Amino acid sequence: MKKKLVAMLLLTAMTVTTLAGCGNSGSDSAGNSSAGDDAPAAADADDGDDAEADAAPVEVDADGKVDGLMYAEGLPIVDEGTYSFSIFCDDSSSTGEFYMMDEFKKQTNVDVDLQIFAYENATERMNLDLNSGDYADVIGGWILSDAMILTYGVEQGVFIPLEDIFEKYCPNISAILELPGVREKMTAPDGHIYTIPYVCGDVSVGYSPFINSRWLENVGMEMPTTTEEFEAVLKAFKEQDANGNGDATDEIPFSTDPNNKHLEAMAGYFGMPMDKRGFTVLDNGETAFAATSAKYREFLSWFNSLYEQGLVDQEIFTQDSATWEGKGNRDMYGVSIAYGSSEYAGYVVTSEKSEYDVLPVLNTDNGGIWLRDTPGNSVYRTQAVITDNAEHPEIIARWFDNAFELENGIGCNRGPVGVVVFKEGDGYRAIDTTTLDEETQEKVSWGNLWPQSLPKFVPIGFKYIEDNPLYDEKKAVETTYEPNLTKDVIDTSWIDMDSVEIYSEYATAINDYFTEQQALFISGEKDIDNDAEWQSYVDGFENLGLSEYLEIRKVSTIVE
Ligand SMILES: [Ca+2]
Repeated sequence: MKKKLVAMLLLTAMTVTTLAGCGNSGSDSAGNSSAGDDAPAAADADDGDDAEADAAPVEVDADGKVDGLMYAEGLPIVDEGTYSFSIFCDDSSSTGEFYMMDEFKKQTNVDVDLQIFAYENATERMNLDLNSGDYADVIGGWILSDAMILTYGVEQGVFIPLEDIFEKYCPNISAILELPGVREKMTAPDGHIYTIPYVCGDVSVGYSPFINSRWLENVGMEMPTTTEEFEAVLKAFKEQDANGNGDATDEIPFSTDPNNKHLEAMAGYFGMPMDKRGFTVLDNGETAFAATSAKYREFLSWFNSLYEQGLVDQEIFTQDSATWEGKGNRDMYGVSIAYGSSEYAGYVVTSEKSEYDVLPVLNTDNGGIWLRDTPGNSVYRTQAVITDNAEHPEIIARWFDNAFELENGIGCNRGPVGVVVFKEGDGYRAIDTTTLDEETQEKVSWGNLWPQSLPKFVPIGFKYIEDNPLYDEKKAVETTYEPNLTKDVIDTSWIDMDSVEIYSEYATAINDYFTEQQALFISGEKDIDNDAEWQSYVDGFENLGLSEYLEIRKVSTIVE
């Protein structure tokens, strides 16, 4: 049994990632403050580095085509039937059909062979493909990482540099690169840009716990504000028929999104808010390693006691997202960590608040604090690469560039212009989609617009005129959490070029170890209150090369 759990933990550790990003509530309302100019001047701001030689005019034939194939500008991009490319990405679509993909075919004449895999299987499949040499022209989604860009881009050249193509053919992407800080974040340590940028206004809190307020009412308790009160609520959920179905045994007080557990975030209740790699950000803005800190140990001890009391989903380390959603849909969860409560509770978001409430940061009178995930906008730099299997990567780049046109971005993000969104004066009005017939509603539902793990773009701070504003749960999270968030976010600078070769090994081994050991302590397979076991856990990091790893990441503090 023990062996089996460890094996499963190792498997799940490999797939942990962040599925947040740019909101899926449909109302792009992330409070953004820093983006001054929504429409920056295009690409000419690049002040004369040695890429200037590439600024030679694009050579076109009498038809305006490059290489007799691609129109250098405007639409369509190619003639019908002359070019196709493949995209591999993770997506949870059941149909594999996307409204805007069809639109882009009509606009560009480019055919796309879309290969989508559920997130749980996508990483394994991508690695198989990469090892076999038979990989798609574009790889994208939440399965990529900095380490992969370094390995397959910088080191091996499987992912190709794109900055010259952007400069020649992609005015929209070039403009995005000129937004404050974007080019810097997108540029790998060797000076090249390997990915299509995905830039958006973003929420300051990604994943957080949601609590069922009906359950709370059923057991006659108030919203908890301390870890003691929270524990008492979870106990009441377990002991009573909190969901009110007549069976007092089917309640699971606490669970979390299997792909994005974020349990260590709750170490913030004890004063040490952490990300899934064991990092924290200190009051002075410095990023530090906290996976061996006393406060994290205090959290593990507390959470292990919840687990031992049966207050935590006993499948928390082994279930897949379908199982999690299944239990949530059957009203079995009192509290779960999620990006949004509708993801597991399965209700349709309306203009009214659901029965799920934001669980506030606990112990705030005693140093309780939560990690700020973004400063209000995000630059995702690992969402889509073009591989060396692609013929004419410039056509692919232009295809994405066209997807970033304002009305196309709106189509991917909210719904097609002319169906869901209508131009009105200088703005765009978003209608109540329930006024559409059922078939159309389905077609233009968020998940069927565009593979949402791929880059898209609407100007940061863009607001729709709303006919029927939906309840904005993420905004409720922000309002509740803002007074108790860290001032800064964790540093995500690229590493230096001379560490590229060794970085991935350290990062993978240490991340996996952190995740796996956390599960062992929480599930009680290792005794968190035993000093020798704790010391052996701490030593384990050093054996995996923690010092070298932190040096590469330019982190100089290990919190005790
Ligand atoms: Ca029940």
